Amino acid sequence: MTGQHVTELDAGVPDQVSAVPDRSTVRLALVVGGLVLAVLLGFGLGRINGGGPSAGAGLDGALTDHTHAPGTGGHEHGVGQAAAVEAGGLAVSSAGYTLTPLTGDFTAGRRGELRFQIRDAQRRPVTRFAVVHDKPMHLIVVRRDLTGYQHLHPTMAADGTWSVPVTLPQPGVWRAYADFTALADDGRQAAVTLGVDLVAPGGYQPRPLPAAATSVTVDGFTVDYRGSPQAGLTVPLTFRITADGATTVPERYLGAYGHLVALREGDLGYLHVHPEPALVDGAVTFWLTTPGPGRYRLYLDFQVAGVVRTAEFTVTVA
Ligand SMILES: [Cu+2]
Repeated sequence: MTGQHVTELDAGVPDQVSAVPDRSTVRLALVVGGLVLAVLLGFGLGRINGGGPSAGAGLDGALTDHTHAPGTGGHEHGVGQAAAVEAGGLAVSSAGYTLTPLTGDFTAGRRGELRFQIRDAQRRPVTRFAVVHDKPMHLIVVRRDLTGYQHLHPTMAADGTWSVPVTLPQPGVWRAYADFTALADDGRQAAVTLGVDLVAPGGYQPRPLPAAATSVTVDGFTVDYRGSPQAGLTVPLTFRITADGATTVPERYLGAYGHLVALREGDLGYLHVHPEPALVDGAVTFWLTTPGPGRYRLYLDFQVAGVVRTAEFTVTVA
């Protein structure tokens, strides 16, 4: 969830209801997404990053129409949205919000505590957050070689200070992502992912990224996916879990039948992912937006018999 640009567009629009497009809408959205990309190329992509008011009413129109295409929803974003093509989590400040760590010392292998605030443009700690995927705050922690993935849910004190126990098991530089939707006084919602490095001093032995694969096994569960991520597009990836050759239906977890995070090799950009709310034939589908060619690491959290496991995949996007 990059959120930044979409938020500006959404600001004047009352109460978007999150919904997931049906197949025909999706097909349309993919086509529209391509058109929007073409328009973007025509106007120059700088407009997206800068967010300035000067360049191109036509572009605003295209984005606005697209952002509010039927069946796509508010801060959850929709299918093929150009604004969501940019990766998030690359900065401590975005869209007027700043991630401010209040603790920062970690010892590899020892339990520590991460405390932080999200501050608004007036430097006030934000205390109102929308519940998205069952939680007001999702914290992802991963070492910069994309190993050691953790998905945590900090708790907030009344003053807006978030805290969560964190163990960084191996030395190195780790990336922490705060994925949240802030509620401003005027009711605006800003879906933002901010990122900050955490350091566990010591000898860092980076591991190479595993080869690309569409099937992995974790604790006796085989998880495979179908779908072909494409640079600059939002495409469906459908994951199926099997055990002993039979499809295993995952339980609901974080408001869906799984939770998917995708990170980009090289800068650890955090990609936009949109889950389908329902299973189809026991499989769960996510819509993934990959901004450009490269290698990505996917982390699928799924729950079976009350236990959450993570299936990790390397994906190469040509
Ligand atoms: Cu979470």
